[in-house]
Amino acid sequence: MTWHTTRFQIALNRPQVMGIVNVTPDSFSDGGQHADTRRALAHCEKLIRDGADILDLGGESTRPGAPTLTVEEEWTRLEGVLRAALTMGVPLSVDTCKAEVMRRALDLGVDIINDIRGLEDDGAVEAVARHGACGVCLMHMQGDPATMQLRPSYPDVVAEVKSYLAMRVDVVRAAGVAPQRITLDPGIGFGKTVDHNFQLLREQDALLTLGYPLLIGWSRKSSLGALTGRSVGERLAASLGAALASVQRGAHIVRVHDVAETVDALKVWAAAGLISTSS
Ligand code: 7PJ
Repeated sequence: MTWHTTRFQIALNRPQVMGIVNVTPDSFSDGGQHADTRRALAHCEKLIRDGADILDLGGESTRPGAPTLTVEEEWTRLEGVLRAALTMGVPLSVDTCKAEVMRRALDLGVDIINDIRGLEDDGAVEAVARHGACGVCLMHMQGDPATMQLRPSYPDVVAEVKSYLAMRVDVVRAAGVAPQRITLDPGIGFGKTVDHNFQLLREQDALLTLGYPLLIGWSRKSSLGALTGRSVGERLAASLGAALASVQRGAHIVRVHDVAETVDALKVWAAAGLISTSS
């Protein structure tokens, strides 16, 4: 199985590590956009040295209560980082919901659009379809970042996530996007209780039956805090456990903050003969 993206055909015969790069203002410094861009680029370089296969750059926080940005605000954060990171030799993903940001990022040459809203923004499907070659990750979310954790509820979370993703695949394919360009993500923590998230992990194989690669992000998420009683800065071990469990259950790409540690853990998993994503 390979994931076709703008510049790279990403082989999925071993788990791929997607490193998270937040391109958000540093609240401890007032060095301005230039300083934030430099900091983000230094982080890109570190994650590549640590063994990241893909970088995922996002300018807008999805935390409940975080302000929503205009296109211009989000683009101001992203543009300089994208231009420089495009020369680093690894596939670049942009974590955005906005069709106009997608268009601009694709015009620069980015490889992947990663959208927590499954390309539901007006024009988003068309932006990806018109490009002709970029990869796309379609993620499930119930509700909106501002309110999604108030009372998440499902008759059957796995069935609902699966049917939503199948529906978005249909929409995106009907617009002309080739299946090899698509990956799917259940959206851990996006409108889901702790139980919902772990049920999605236990029953991950149900999502694999859709026939697309799975990308999963457990890194440092609050369900791991709920399970372990640890604050966000203390969730490395739990994040590694979740990454290995999701790979064991067939995930192809893990989206993580702690790239070096995840790469090491996956090396041991592979040496133990436990890597299950050879198909
Ligand atoms: C995810 C994401 C995720 C995908 C974020 C965080 C919140 N994109 N963007 N999957 N999470 N595809 O990293 O904690 O789980 S932002």
